[in-house]
Amino acid sequence: MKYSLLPFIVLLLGLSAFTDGKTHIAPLSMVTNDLGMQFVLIHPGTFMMGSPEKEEHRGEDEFLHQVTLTKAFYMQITEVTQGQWKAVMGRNPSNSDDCGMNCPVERVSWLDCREFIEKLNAKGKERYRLPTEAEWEYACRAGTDTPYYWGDSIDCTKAMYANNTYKVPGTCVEDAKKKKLLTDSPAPVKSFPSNAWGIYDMAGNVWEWCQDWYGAYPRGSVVDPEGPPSGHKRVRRGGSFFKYGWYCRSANRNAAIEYDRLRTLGFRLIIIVP
Ligand SMILES: [Ca+2]
Ligand SMILES: [Ca+2]
Repeated sequence: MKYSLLPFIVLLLGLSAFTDGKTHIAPLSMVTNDLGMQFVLIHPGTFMMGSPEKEEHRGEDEFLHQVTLTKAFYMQITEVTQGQWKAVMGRNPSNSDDCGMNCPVERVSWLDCREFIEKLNAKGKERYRLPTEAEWEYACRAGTDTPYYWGDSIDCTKAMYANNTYKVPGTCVEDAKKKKLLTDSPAPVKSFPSNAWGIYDMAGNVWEWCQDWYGAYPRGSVVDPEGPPSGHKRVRRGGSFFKYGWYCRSANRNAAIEYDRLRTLGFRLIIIVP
């Protein structure tokens, strides 16, 4: 292992002595792997997963419930890029390949992502996996309980969504042009502001696969949830460049068949803290 995780764990323990037990601690440590992927340490904590009934555009499947995550983990601060995918898999399956190697990889199925992760883990260094849906939402919210991690309203300057010249009225196409970004395409990662924990594009750009099967949330408080034991579809989160801003709500849930390859769907990784 290039970097020992022990100092970070010691730091984490040390830090907890100076806090009052609240979960909104800014992560202090980052790691970068051999592929240049950057990860930020996410502390354990408790949060409310889902959305309140009054939230606009809320889905029926967003039942608000308390989730406690007991283990720290590292969250990749960007979506996996086309360059990172190509470096591991030898090819670039992305539809928006004209967007460049720093744009998120897409047209990768959940099963393709599993193969990618197996290859990384076979290197015998850090241990990778997809985030659980709870880890994803916790890292997305970064301590917020508003519909979006920046506040109450969708805003073309905050995320890449509705960059679509065909379908969506009131689009962000003009904003994309102003920023010299391609239309009908995702943007290079980090083109929009990060959330409070330094993580980019959790809202928009491309949807992101999670580890879990899609299913109904539990009705009470849960600890380290991993979703239903089986299912028909896998969870995807965060909305994309292609459609409505409200798909980017932190609580919004969606799902796809695990062999689907969609031009709006990519992923990011976590590193397991041993
Ligand atoms: Ca995204
Ligand atoms: Ca939904």
